[in-house]
Amino acid sequence: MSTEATFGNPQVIEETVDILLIGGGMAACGAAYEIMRWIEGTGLKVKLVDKAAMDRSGAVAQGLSAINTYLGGQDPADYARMVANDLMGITRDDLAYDVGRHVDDSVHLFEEWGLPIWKQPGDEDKPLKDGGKPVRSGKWQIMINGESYKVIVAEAAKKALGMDNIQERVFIVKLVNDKNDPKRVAGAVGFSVREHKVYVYKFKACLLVAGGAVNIFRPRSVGEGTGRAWYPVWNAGSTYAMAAEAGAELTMMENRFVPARFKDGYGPVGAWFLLFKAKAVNAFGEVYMDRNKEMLKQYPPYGLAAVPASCLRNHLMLHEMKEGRGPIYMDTPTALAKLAETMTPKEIKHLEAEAWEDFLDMCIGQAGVWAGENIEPEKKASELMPTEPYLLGSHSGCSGIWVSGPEDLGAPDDWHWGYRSMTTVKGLFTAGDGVGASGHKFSSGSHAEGRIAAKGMVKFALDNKDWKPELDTPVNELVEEIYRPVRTYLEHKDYTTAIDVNPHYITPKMLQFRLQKIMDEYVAGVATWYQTNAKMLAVAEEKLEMLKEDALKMRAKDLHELLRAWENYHRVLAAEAHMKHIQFREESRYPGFYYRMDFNIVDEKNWKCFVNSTYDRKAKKWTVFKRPHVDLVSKPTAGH
Ligand code: SFD
Ligand code: AMP
Repeated sequence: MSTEATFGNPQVIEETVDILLIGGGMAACGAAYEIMRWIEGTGLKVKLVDKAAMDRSGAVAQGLSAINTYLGGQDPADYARMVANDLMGITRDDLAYDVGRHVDDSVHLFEEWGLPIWKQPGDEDKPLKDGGKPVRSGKWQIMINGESYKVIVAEAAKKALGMDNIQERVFIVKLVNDKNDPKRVAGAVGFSVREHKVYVYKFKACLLVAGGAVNIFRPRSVGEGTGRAWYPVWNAGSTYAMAAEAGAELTMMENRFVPARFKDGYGPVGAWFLLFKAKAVNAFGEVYMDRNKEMLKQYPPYGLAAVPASCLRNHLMLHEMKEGRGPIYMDTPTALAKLAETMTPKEIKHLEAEAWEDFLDMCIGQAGVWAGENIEPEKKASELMPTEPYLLGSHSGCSGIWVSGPEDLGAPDDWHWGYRSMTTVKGLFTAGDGVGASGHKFSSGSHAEGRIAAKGMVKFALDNKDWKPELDTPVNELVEEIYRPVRTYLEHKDYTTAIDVNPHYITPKMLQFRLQKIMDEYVAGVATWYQTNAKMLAVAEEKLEMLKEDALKMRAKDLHELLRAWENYHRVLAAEAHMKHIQFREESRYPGFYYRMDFNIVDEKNWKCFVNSTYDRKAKKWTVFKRPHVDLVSKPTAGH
């Protein structure tokens, strides 16, 4: 019999390391760079595994045109206040403060590695770290020429770790707990998306940084645009799903980010609002943030914030649309004309080029929409639209995992347990989109948080130097489980003549459509203007239950579909967590992101608290509960 690896018969590769980094995005690159500084001379072995190629993987794949977190000498407490304000008062100030006090160092490294950062006239050749003044778009944001941002950051990570310690194009499917301690993680298992190989890793500690959750809600884009989304489509909730299955406590999974974006291309708005000082207007040219400003008085901090929270900005926009005053536009002509008032023709051309570059650097599709629809931004306004919801912990959202914080900031005792960035599962660490109850870290803060976690992991690995991981599940069972969609396909494919139509299996694509429809229609997607209630959630609960049953019958006709199948598995679990948390929180904490119409208020008395949960992977049951919120920085009025 041939032993050659084939589709149904993958080669199994087992490897033992001390620390595994899962993901190759901003947080992973930060960890990879930092960890080498701490393990020198310790003999610890580190490996990084990414489902894609690090140069262009994750949220920064297309590049970015701003670094949204650079303090540049500002007080980290002010930054933590801004984060709390933007997320309606419920964040872990200890985590935000810690990112705030470390983030600038990552930005200085980016510049050292070659990332072009815009400077004030006269400071062009002066690095930030030597006092060079950046061009700030906002209080916390600085402008960059960032098309190659990810390539630059990945290069430094690769150089630090060495390519021998990096495995690209391997999708991690699940974490494996320790045989002798179910509250501890001992391994991870995944498969190559290019070759017939399954990888089984054993380790003392791992950093799970596989980004946020995209495509769990039906996207606004349809037909030929399907697959277009704002956040990276290849981040499928793996972080939340795998952590939950391993027993980690999740936090604030009810939160979501619904960004207001340029319609159809999902182009970011930050540079337009902050750098170009553009205004968003309703169909009649009225600035709805002014027209509806009284509405802010109903919500904490009761109209007092220097900049209203992102969800409240959406809330005011949605009000216009629902009242029949849509479409909403970004008034680009007025903004550019105003800026041009004091400029030479050459400077005006440069300004227009910058407007295009903002998209070309990070969201090429939007430049395509402009070209395709004959939009010259200096002449014609562009439509804005709130998108479908995303789950993330690093941008303007705070869903994620409950982690151990810094010890020195006076946080409650149960907010830290010895190893910074460790989850409630021993040996399992996270950063970036994985860390819940914080937010507004963005690319730079995620990198910094990866570095912070690296240090914590090294400490953990050294403290456990003689400990040997033992998997709680035999390797052959893990391999069989991962390849189940392949087996299902091979067993039943000849039953019908059309391979997509078969009573024995469901294609990953169809399962994804079903998930997106359930979430869209019952869990406050765009179909219902982001509204839901207990009854609708009960329907969603039942349908998700059935979807989970059917998910076991997903087929994989090739490695690409095997990837799609397991991404969906992660999406379903992340979606379920989101639904359970919304069900539990009986208020509407994030108006503009979602509304519980049966509790359509912000209830400070009963719900100014974290909502956390755990998942029992054997019983397939969630337990959702409150944890008290403690304000460490008070004064909720700091601006962006
Ligand atoms: O304009 C597996 N972000 C912005 N940050 C900024 O600083 N400035 C901006 O301008 C930003 N904007 C923006 C941003 C993102 C996007 C998509 C757009 C615009 C269009 C946010 C940051 O990019 C974001 O905060 C960080 O990148 C988050 O870092 P991290 O490490 O948490 O996630 P990642 O970089 O996406 O990396 C995830 C990695 O995991 C891999 N992966 N690997 C193995 N197994 C699995 N199962 C895996 N699942 C995923 C991925 O391949 C990837 O390597 S703006 O909107 O404000
Ligand atoms: P975005 O392009 O929406 O992802 O935003 C990029 C950055 O600008 C983030 O730090 C946002 O919080 C900030 N931002 C976006 N829109 C506004 C606005 N209208 N007012 C203040 N800050 C904003």
